[in-house]
Amino acid sequence: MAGKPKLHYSNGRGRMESIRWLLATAGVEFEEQFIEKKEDLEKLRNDGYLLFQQVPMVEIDGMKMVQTRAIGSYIAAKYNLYGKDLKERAWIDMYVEGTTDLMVMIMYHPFEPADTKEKNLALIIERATTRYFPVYEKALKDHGQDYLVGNKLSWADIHLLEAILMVEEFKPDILSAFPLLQAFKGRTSNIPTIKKFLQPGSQRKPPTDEKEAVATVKKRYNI
Ligand SMILES: N[C@@H](CCC(=O)N[C@@H](CS)C(=O)NCC(=O)O)C(=O)O
Repeated sequence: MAGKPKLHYSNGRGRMESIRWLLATAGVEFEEQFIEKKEDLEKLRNDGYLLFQQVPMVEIDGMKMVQTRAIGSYIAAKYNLYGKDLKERAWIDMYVEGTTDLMVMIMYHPFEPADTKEKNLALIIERATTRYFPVYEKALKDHGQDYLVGNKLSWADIHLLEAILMVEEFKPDILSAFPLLQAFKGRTSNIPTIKKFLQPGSQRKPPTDEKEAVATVKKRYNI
């Protein structure tokens, strides 16, 4: 039997957090090898483990997978979180990519210069409430089902819950105008594997501390 997937990344959210969410939701145990200093990344590169010299990298099923999107697709397909046919998969992809665009804005927020930080935060809130969350509220309303695609939990739902919780860290009442998303959040947070992942002590990472994030990146890339 194949061993546990091994995740190579820093001990923070970044691009790996959604992979942690997927594995945890699928009930898959995983190991983590944290990249703490420049030499750790160099070693992976020198060993020829990083196809494009970048992380995230996940050792899974005998592969050393890179590219967040490819890793996510593989795990979603493997654990039946990727729809039942091509059309459902297409919808899941559209939702995941949309949500990722919002998450990327949040991921870069700690690195925003002080003088534009407030404006950037306002833009994140604005995009969440006027561009992304209305799409999901409408989807749930239109089909009246519990999950975004195919009446079954998928990668799109897991990704959306992660994004909702991220935006709530900035604005706790962000869902006030989205009743169906509030119910969705309650429902999905109570899926046993997700509930467990949301408990303290899980492999879920805390919000990015701004000073720490900048220092970590500087140390890792020697800049
Ligand atoms: N498209 C890649 C981008 C990966 C990426 O930019 N990784 C960063 C860390 S978050 C990295 O390894 N940077 C070092 C480099 O590019 O040399 C993905 O989605 O996985």
